[in-house]
Amino acid sequence: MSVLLSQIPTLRHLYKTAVLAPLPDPSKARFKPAESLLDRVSLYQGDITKLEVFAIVNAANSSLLGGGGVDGAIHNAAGPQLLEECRTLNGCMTGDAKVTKGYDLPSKHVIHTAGPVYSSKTPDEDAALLTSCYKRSLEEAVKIPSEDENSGRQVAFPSISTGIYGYPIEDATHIALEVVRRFLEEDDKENKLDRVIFVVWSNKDRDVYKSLLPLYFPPEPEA
Ligand code: AR6
Repeated sequence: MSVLLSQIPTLRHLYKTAVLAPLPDPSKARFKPAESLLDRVSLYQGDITKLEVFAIVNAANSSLLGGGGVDGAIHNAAGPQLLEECRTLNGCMTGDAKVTKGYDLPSKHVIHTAGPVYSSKTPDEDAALLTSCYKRSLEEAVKIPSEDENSGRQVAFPSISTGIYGYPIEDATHIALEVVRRFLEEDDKENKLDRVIFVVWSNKDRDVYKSLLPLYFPPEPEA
């Protein structure tokens, strides 16, 4: 059964239901409260392959020819036509992103990005590459021609590089949240993306997102 956009809670809903807690000291927030963004960002725990959205992001590798983790799950759910289309793309540089159709997935498109394999010897280089994965995926998402602008554009991200590629989850989450916050703010006038969904699989990753989201998407202080 696929999961509809209406079943994916926004940050506004998560604050309202106390799933997310505002920072005890609001001055510690890294960005100012921006009301409209609370409706444009979601945190969802579960299987990204079930989401009926405009695009899901695949944490792929530079061959784009499939693998384990979320990549394996996406290829399994999309069916063999996804691999056929991936074969035509000539791979993807680390930090870049390429788009395919979703085939048997409920999502219309898949944005494949190749994250860095984390090494504690090159943290800055890895951070720049992971930043680029999120940026390039968002840039591709707004460029995809849409047959149905009425259903909007939503992009769901798994936590890129933090599984098999070993990127520490807290560091990776700071990067994911900062890039998305900046991108949505720039996109605000045109409003091309109506929702960015952070998809987490484990309880640990969910808790990291819950603790860091209020730094980047703080709620308006209570009047
Ligand atoms: N839905 C959402 N998240 C998931 C799912 C799912 N169905 N399955 C796993 N995750 P990983 P990476 C989470 O290892 O670190 C592949 O072989 C998982 O718990 O999939 O970027 C590729 O081909 C973790 O939090 O991706 C590459 O070779 C997150 O997705 C390599 O792995 C990412 O974990 C990429 O490694």
